[in-house]
Amino acid sequence: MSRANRIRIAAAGAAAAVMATAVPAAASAAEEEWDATRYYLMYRSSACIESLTVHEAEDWSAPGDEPYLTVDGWRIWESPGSMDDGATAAVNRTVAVGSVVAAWDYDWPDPDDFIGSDTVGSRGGTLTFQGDGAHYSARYSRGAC
Ligand SMILES: [Ca+2]
Ligand SMILES: [Ca+2]
Repeated sequence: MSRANRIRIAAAGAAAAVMATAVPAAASAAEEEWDATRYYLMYRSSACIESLTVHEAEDWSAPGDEPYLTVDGWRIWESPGSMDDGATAAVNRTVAVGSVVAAWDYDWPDPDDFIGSDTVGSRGGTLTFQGDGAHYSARYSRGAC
């Protein structure tokens, strides 16, 4: 079995859809191998933030917080509505492994509250955001969404 095929098989599974749509017809065996390697590394270096749970909202009164997430100052997701204690919302955003994700609560007219930040690891797990009397967590898995 060629190295390219071994890489392909290693990258299969959750990356299958990415491979099927993203790998163009290669002109040579070397290009084919490079494509397979590149897409495998891209898949490996990504993570999918699946959901956000508000364990304790920052805003005391109903209907709770209006959470959003940022990476490097860019807003990558915002909740579809207010979330009170115990609420979970789908996120489904692909981020790079190593990203520092920050969680905020939208407020008006006073400034938004910074809840906390956590770093995305390479194996999947939970991001914890705790601060300002609030506690959120986000589940993430290895590979792009
Ligand atoms: Ca608040
Ligand atoms: Ca709020």
